Amino acid sequence: MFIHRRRGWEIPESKVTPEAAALARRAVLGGAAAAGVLAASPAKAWKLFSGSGEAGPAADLKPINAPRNPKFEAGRALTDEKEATTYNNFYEFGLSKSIYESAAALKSDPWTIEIAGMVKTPRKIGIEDLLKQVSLEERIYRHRCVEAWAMTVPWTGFQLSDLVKLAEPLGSATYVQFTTLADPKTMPGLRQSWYPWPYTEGVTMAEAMNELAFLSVGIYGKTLPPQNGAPIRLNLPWKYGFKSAKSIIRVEFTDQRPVSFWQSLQDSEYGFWANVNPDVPHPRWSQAQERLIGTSAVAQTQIWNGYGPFVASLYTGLTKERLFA
Ligand SMILES: Nc1nc2c(c(=O)[nH]1)N[C@H]1C(S)=C(S)[C@@H](COP(=O)(O)O)O[C@H]1N2
Ligand SMILES: [Mo]
Repeated sequence: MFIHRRRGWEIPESKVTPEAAALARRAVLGGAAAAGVLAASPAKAWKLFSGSGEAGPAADLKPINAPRNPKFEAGRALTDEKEATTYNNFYEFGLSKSIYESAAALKSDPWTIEIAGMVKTPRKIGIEDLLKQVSLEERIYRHRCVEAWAMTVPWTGFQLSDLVKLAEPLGSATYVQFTTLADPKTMPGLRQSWYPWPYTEGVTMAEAMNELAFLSVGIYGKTLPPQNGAPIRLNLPWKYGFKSAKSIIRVEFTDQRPVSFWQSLQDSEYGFWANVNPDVPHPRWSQAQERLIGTSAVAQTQIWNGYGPFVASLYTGLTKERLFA
C-alpha cells in the first residue's frame, strides 16, 4: 500500500505513517469548470463556488488569479504540483498517501460553514457568501508534516483573522475549534469507527488572529482539489501539518481548550500546540530534518518552521505549556 521511494535520508518504513502507527499500537487495526480566469476581487471570488454543478475531479478545478503576497517567501523551490496533489494525508479517505482518487467523491458544492459558539450571532454561511466578503491572495508557505516530510506550496485564500472578524466573537472567547466534513457516504475512512470522527482541530484566539493563519480555497492557482481539502482548509505553517484541518464545515468560538482528533488519540505525540521544533523529537523519531517531497533532498527543520518572526511572540510566558509536541 505504501510506495517505497529511494531517498538520501529516510526514517524507517515502519515510521513513514506514524499517525497510522499510533493507531496500530492501540491494537485496533488488527481487530477490525470550465470558467475562465476569474479576478480575485471580493465581488467575483464567490463565482468559484456557485453554479458549477459537480465538484471533484481535477478536470473541474477552476483557475483563480489572485495576486501573490511577496511577504511570504519560502526560500526553497516549490514542490511539484503533481506531488503535492497525489501525496496527501486525508484519513477520511484512507490511511495511505494515495487517496487522491477516492477523494474525488468529496462533494464540495454546495458548501456551508457554521459559525457557532461564543459569537454575536450564531449562523450558517454559504462559501460563496463568505468569499464575497474577503479578498483572495496567493501565499507560498512551507508545510511540515509531523511525519518528517515537507512541501512548499502556493496557496490561494485569505487570512483566518478575516473570518474571525466576520464571525464577531464575544470578548470571552479564547479558542477557535474547526470541525471538518464527516460524510459516511463518500468517505470510506469513516468506516474505521474507532477513530474519533469528525476530524477536529483548534487554536487559541491569538493564533487565529496571527497574520500567518490562512484559510485556503486554492493551490497552484486553481481551486483546491478534493484531496487537499476542498473547498476550504486551514494552513498554519508554523505548526505540524495535522493542525491544518481540511474541508471545514464548522468554526466554533469557545472558552474551553478544544481537544483535537489526533490529540484524543495520542496526546503525548500530537498535542494541542504542535509547533515545529527540530530540537524536540517526536517520541518515536527525530524532528531535526525533513524530506522534501518530490526530490531526494533533505532539509534541516527550523523552529516554528522558520516562521519565528511572525509567531514566536505568541508564546512568550507560556512556560508551563508543551509547545512543541
Ligand atoms: N480533515 C482532515 N484534515 C487533515 C488531515 C486529515 O486526515 N483529515 N490530515 C492532516 C495532515 S496529517 C497533514 S500533513 C495535512 C496534509 O495536507 P496536504 O495533503 O494538502 O499536503 O492535512 C491535515 N489536515
Ligand atoms: Mo501530517
